[in-house]
Amino acid sequence: MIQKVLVANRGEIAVRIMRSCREMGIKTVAVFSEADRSSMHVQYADEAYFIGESLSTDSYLNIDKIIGVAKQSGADAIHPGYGFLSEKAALAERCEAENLIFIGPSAHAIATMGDKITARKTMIAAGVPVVPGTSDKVTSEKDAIAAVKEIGLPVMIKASAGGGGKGMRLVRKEKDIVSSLRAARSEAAASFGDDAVYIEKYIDSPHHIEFQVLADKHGNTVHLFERECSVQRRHQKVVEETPSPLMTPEKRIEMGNAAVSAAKAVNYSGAGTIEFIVDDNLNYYFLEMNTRLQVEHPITERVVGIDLVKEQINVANDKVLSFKQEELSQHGHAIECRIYAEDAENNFMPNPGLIRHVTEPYGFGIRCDGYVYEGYTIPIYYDSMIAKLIVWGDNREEAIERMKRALFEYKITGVKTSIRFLSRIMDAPDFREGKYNTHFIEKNLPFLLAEGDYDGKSPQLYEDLAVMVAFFDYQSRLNEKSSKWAPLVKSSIWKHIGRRRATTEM
Ligand code: MV4
Repeated sequence: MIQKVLVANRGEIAVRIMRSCREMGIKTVAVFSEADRSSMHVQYADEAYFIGESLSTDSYLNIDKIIGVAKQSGADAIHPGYGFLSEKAALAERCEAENLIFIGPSAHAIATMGDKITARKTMIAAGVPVVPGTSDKVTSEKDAIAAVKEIGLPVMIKASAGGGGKGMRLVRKEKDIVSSLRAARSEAAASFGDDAVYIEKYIDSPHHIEFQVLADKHGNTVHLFERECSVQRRHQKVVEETPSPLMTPEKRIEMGNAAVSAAKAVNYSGAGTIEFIVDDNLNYYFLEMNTRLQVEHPITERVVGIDLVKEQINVANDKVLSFKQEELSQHGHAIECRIYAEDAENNFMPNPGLIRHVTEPYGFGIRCDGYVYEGYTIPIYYDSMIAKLIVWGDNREEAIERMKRALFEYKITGVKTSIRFLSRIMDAPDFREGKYNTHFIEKNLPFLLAEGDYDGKSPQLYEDLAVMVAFFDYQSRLNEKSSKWAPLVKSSIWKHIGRRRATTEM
């Protein structure tokens, strides 16, 4: 039985994993880079080890360092979270060689699904619908032209080692086939060290709907229903919800069964996600499998009532799943908004920096998974997602109103965030009506960037309060006998606030 878990990650997901460990009586080990010395996951863990410079290649992506800390700390398992090493078969393999438990699927499942051509072949053999396309890689211009003739324009040329939108080329005209093939292959070679590409029919304006699966090591596989993830921008998800407004009870059963077949085809164990693209007529096609815990897993947890991290740990402990498919159901509606430190009005530019004030929303039906705090500086080196706001409602309408209420209460100052933009998404008629696909954000951008009824003025109050608290804390420290602090300036707090107000545009 696992007694100590090394969490090979940072940010909100590292904290979220450690929370489940704490409830299970499992000790936690954090690893951190130079930029993360004062990060929340370091403070939350029972032990923390420095693993290198801020660039993730020097720290969070270095398998040798992470294995070294696991050995040194006496951890018996490694949880990779999402991103970083989570879908590297090499880590799963290395854990096995070092007698450590990898909290995730087998190296074989990761590798099979990581190679998109192999994944497609495996799905076809398992009877899971895939997008019409080539079954093997396409190298020659002649083969590409022949394949497009058979599939029909438009098509997408995709890198076999790609995924998540990397290394794709859309081809609409016959004359562009050869140049796009060349571009896709060289981009794939440069990005992944593998120039294998395949060709698929282009599905216009699709929905992105994914199914959560969970499997133990004794042949039991279930799905935990779907998540609608079509609200995305440049392959980065922004809002997710479950159930999907597009889904019907019949299609849910059909796609859920397909997802279970997909997982079984690679002898999957642990938590995984089957991504489908779905057209308006509810035709669905396997796109890829994510062999990890996903960012948006909490909406499934809320509606199905299962802690997915605990289940991952139970599976890693060789336990049998404690529920059957027939015992699972969806209860109410959940929505997640990803809070990014970015400037929506400035082409969504990342906006790292010092957090001056945070007020998180509380109350019925609210979950806020974050990691930033007052005085924390968001590093420039990693993803700009700083928190996830998850709400539950008895139905979709209530969930949307609750999300609006929670976003209204959420105050972060010091850095620009996507909170106001998210509130506008909740107001957008296409979203309200549940009539949206992957083009939602680009289609609604003027509306989403326009002023709404979101109260963007009150953060100034919170920031003023934060500055006052910091000032009085500083003053009381000065008065302590043992204080090594020396007064830098003699000044009035009111002057500070007045000065900032004159220069800070909220
Ligand atoms: C597609 C597609 C249309 N047709 N494949 C984007 C991410 C990667 N996982 C695959 N992606 C797509 N593949 C075919 N044959 C459209 C997309 C796509 C997309 C998919 C899911 C979610 C958002 C998307 C945004 C743009 C394009």
